[in-house]
Amino acid sequence: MENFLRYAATRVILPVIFITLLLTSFSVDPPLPAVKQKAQTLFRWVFGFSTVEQRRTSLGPNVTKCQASFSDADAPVNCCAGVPSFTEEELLATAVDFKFPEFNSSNIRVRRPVHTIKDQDYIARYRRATEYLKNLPLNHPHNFARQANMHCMYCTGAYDQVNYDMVLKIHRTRLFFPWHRAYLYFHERILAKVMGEEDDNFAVPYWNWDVPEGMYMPEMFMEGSLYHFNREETHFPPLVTQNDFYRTDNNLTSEERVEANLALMYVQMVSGARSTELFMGCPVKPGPAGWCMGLGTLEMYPHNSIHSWTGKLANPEREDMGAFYSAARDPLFYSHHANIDRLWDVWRDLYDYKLEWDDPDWFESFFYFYDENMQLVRVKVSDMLDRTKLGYRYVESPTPWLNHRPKPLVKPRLAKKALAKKTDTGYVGLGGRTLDSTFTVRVPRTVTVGKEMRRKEKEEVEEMIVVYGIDAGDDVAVRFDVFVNMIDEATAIASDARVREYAGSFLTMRSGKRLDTATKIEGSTKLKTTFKIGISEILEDLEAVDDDSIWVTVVPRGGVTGVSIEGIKIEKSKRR
Ligand SMILES: [Cu+2]
Repeated sequence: MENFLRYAATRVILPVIFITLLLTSFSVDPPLPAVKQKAQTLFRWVFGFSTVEQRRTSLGPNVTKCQASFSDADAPVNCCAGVPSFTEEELLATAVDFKFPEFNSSNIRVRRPVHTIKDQDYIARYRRATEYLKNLPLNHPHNFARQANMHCMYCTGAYDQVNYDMVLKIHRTRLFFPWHRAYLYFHERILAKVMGEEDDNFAVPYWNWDVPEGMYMPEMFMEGSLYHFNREETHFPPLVTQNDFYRTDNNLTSEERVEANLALMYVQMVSGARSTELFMGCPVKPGPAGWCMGLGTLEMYPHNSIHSWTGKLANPEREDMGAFYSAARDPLFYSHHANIDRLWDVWRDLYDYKLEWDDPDWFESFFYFYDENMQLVRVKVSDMLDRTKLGYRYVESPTPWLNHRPKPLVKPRLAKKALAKKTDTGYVGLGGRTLDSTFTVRVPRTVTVGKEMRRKEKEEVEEMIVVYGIDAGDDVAVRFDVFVNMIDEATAIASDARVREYAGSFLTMRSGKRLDTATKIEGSTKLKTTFKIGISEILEDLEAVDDDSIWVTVVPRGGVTGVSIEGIKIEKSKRR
């Protein structure tokens, strides 16, 4: 029957549909890209493979050549150690496409919050398996350090993009979520394999740093093979995590820290994450034309900040957790990322998302990993978009941060009165400036008129502050905070996520680089970053929806020497 359908589709129905699509593609509605996508999907269904054009242009690593890369301090990081190089032909003969695992409700892997796990047997087995992986020879794909190097390769740009003379990096764009999901997926299955038959459904625990009970370094990771020497000892339990950490500890009490952490989670998961791009990161595509660099809210905070908070302060780049090239050497990395992975789904549920982008460049982007049977597997982003097909689930955790919508520090009416007396510096786009000191600018915005238009805008559009042309020079770790309608700069400097005037923070982690990238188009050294902050809800709370401008205060917090921006503007765009 299926053969007949395919035959009929190929010989009769398909040509008719193609001609129809071709004809309709000249009309404006539906738009051309949607038509093209549907044609491609149909093509794949009938012929069982993607178009030649698509395979050639997908975003992914050229694994035929792992190249030496360097930390930000120009120290060689040797990510490629132990990694075999393939010729194009060998790769085609070796790698297989990802297949969804078989599982049922009785053997699904259940990832639990690490602070709730008291099962000593589980902990002992997890430690034993990790120990085992650490002792494997480096050329074994399951070796613990070798797995860490995999993260290093995809972070520092050890691989070029396939077909382009340009590096591939999986941070600071939308690749962040699916890549780490796949990485964790295989790590977990490798551990389970090592544990043997009885532990076939082993699951990694998640570091639940978004609830008060989980806001400290997990005890499970403080001993045996799960302990790691390269961590900041002054941050050991029972110290509360500082989820907005940059370089130094704040002097808040434990209770205040918990409050600040919850308020930050609210901003990163709710008010600041109301559009696909704001949460996921910028939609990178293959080649120079598709390059972009823009971090999603959760990647910025608390992902980057918890990394830095865990790494050792005395080390040049806060190794190991504080630098991308070394982060995955610490077993705690995997629990940290399990929480990130879980929160991706939590965000989807909050906004009732099924799919972030309906876009072949997104679906077809790919990576390579070794599975638990040492098979090299080609994983596409589309394989990682439905967690329920992947054989693991999360024990739900409460979301106390949902009730932590910050309140304005100063009554909006009073603040606006004070701000009206401020001299307008004649804002025209800054004309570029360095981030050497705190500054405040008045940024114009358009006020939507008409009841129906306003209703539509409220539902579908997100207003954003766009800090553009951020030039971080040699990829230093930069941090600056952005506030809206703050009465004065001194108050902004003394404030954090607990006040509604706080819009967001820009924070990058040191990522490492390739020294030969000077001649290549390389994100962190050649092209500039854009930082977008969703502010629609903030404008409502600050009663600024009807104002034709807002005051934006930028507070540099560190690492900003030599860092400049081109300007600040307001943009509105569709949420999805
Ligand atoms: Cu990470």
